[in-house]
Amino acid sequence: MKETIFSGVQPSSIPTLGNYIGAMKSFVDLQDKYQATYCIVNQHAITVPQDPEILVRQTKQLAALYLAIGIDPNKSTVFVQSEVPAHSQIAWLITCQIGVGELERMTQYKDKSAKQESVGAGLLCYPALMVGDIVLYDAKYVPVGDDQRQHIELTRNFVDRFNNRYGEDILVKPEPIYPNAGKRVMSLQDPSRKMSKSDENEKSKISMLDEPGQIIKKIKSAVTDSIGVVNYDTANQAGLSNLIEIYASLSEQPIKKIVNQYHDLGYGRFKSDLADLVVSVLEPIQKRYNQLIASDELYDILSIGATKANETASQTLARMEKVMGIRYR
Ligand code: AQP
Repeated sequence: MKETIFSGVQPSSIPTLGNYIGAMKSFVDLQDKYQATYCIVNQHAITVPQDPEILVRQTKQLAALYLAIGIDPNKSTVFVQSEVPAHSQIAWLITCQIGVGELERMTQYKDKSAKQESVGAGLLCYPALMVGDIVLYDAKYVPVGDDQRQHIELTRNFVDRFNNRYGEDILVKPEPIYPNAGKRVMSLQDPSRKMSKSDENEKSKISMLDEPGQIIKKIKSAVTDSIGVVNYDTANQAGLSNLIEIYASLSEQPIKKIVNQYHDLGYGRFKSDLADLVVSVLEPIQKRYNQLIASDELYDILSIGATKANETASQTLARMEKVMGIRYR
């Protein structure tokens, strides 16, 4: 039997090239080797304020993008988190077993709460939902970007604690899978910060639905340095090194080969070739996306996915409820 993997993306805006390179690209690469479950985690998106209509639209857009990048619903389970009630149910069980101190240490909580005027409790408690997302599917591996390192560690610690207390094999302890290149794609305008889909500065990110003209413009205006020689040097040429990582991921070439090729050709030529590469990867995805977003097929696939996910998730939930003593029948 194949080992299982689980991962998800929040429909908090249109995914960026960072989401694609850090996680979504791996979803496709891994679906043959593993029994894969991929979720649109809309309950995570509401930990910060969302416009309901936009959230619905982005949920469908993300589902269409999952399929457009090549996730095959015949191989992988694709579903929307809110259609599987076990996610919110397990989150409560986990919330009761996680320390407030652990939650307060999460960098995502610190970063996002600093940007809010009034902080919802969900922003503090979301890691319990995330731990639940992973353990519900007995996931052995979780393909994610580097910014999720702390969440995976929290999940591993939780599983150890839970199994120690209630019995050895109740929950599966997951391991992360990070991509070789681009595990943390940085902002095009500030290479000290990661590229984020909810960043209000449009120039900082490439959305997966950006048109070729926008992509070319954004890469051209990406912050680099005045050294002028193409080198991979994250300390002194952080912006350029970020662009090299993007190139390495999308071309599936080693960084060394790219540096050798462009070393003396100048930033202009490198950026222009990178923009062509990004467009050549995103254009066919956008073509498939445009067909899917207008079709009913999307709803059918998500319904089948939710049914399959419910079957597995309800079993794990029952297992946890039983050992915790809240199933009396
Ligand atoms: N910049 C990034 N580089 C590499 N991987 C990234 N991921 C996110 N940003 C980068 C990976 O994408 C997956 C989905 O992320 P998410 O939607 O769950 O939330 P996030 O990590 O908070 O991503 P964003 O884009 O920054 O969203 P917002 O702005 O809504 O918070 C994860 O596997 C993540 O590692």
